[in-house]
Amino acid sequence: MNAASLAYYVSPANLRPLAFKLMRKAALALVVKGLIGVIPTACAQQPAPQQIAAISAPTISIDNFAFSQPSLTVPVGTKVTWINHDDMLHTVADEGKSFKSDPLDSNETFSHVFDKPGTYKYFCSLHPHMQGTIVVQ
Ligand SMILES: [Cu+2]
Repeated sequence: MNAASLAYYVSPANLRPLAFKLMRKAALALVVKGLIGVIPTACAQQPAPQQIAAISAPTISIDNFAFSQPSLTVPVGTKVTWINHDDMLHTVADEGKSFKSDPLDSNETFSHVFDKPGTYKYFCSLHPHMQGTIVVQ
């Protein structure tokens, strides 16, 4: 910058537009910063996919001739999965016959989507004392 242009910028007549220019720049920077600051907040409000999966796909394990959650309440549309952790075969059979698994070997799973509200009592057809209830709301 030469002396002439320096004199131009610092002359009182030009100080006001220069200050205005600087303020506009600062304001723009603040707006951009504000927008960037809002983005992570908006994203943080979305539930993580893992949380959705945990809520909508409960798993009931079969351990020691028992269902791990004897009674479970879920919203309509929930997919419930059973997994057999015993060395014995077990089944998952609805009393109302709306679902029935094949005999499940160790670590095999069976899933059913509950798309109608109601109370579903189920049992193991090989060991009928093994019982559970799914309440669908
Ligand atoms: Cu059984």
